[in-house]
Amino acid sequence: MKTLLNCLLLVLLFAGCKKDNNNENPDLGDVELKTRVITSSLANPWEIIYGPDNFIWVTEKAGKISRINPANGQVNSLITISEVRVSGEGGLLGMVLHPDFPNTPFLYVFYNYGTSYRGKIVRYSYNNGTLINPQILLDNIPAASTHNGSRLLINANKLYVTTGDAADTSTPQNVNSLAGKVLRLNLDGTIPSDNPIPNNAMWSLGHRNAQGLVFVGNKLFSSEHGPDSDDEINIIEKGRNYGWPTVKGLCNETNETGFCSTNNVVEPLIAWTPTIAPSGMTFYNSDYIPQFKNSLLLSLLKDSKLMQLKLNADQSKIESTKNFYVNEFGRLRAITQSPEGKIYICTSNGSNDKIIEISK
Ligand SMILES: [Ca+2]
Ligand SMILES: [Ca+2]
Repeated sequence: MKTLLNCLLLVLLFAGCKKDNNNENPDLGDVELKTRVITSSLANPWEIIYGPDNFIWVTEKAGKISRINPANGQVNSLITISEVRVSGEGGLLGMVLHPDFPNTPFLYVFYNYGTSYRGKIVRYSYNNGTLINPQILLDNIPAASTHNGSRLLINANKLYVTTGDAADTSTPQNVNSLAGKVLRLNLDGTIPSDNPIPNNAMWSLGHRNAQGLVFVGNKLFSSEHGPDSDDEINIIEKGRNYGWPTVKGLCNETNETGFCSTNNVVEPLIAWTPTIAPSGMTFYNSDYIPQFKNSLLLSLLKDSKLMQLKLNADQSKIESTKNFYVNEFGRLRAITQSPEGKIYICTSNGSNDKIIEISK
């Protein structure tokens, strides 16, 4: 009888716990989201950054950099870099502002150039509504009409840069090639003394074409395009190997496991087959949209939607995913957010491209 009572008590307790969990359902208390097109006159915008001046800074693949007023959509062109050469996926790609901007008025961009086709990282100075005094930080990065990366990010006064394999699968595993890597530089272009290999810009290797990069606390997350399978989200660690071209996604095929153990390959947190073409990514943790807290927000090209990747408490795993704006705006290339917590996404449809504000 006593055992029966204990069992009954346990059942009641369990039911109580279940009820509590249901009360914590993240869908309760969600705010309703609305969208607003800020501007619709762009051509292949590649990066958007909500700047400390409350303007949205944007690169367009053909070489133009602008500031856009999110309140009225007014576009203020800063420069068209004449050296930029568009070829397929290549052109003017990633951009980042100096963390102390505008006191230190530096803007960093990645673009492709030259008849032999290469990539370079250049630092401009913002002055009186234009960009002047370009300084080359790193050039001669292998490039091709596909797989050029390149997302830029600054954290703790280091510049991180994703590079694609430049359509050459011999590059990602070659530590002396700048292609197929996450690179790490000082903000003046010199190589940090604590990089994995002395005098080498490489931070991690074995990448195919990563186009999303964001810090969550001290963890560096990237999104990466797979081939005909296995798009990935990775946590990038110093000096580690991410497997490409031998390994696609997890170390789960007979031709992968040996390479994985020999090279201590890092497996992705999640992999998608069929592919979705993940590009720009931000970490959202604002109270403004509570249902997005502690999530990566990922803009998708092929799947033409915004994806929420909810992280676990210690931000080491993806707990769940949820889709938004499926096929509503077309291909989505990049994402940024304002200090208030509004989100901005840009399309990549090739003409009449838009920046869209997501607010409540
Ligand atoms: Ca990988
Ligand atoms: Ca695999």
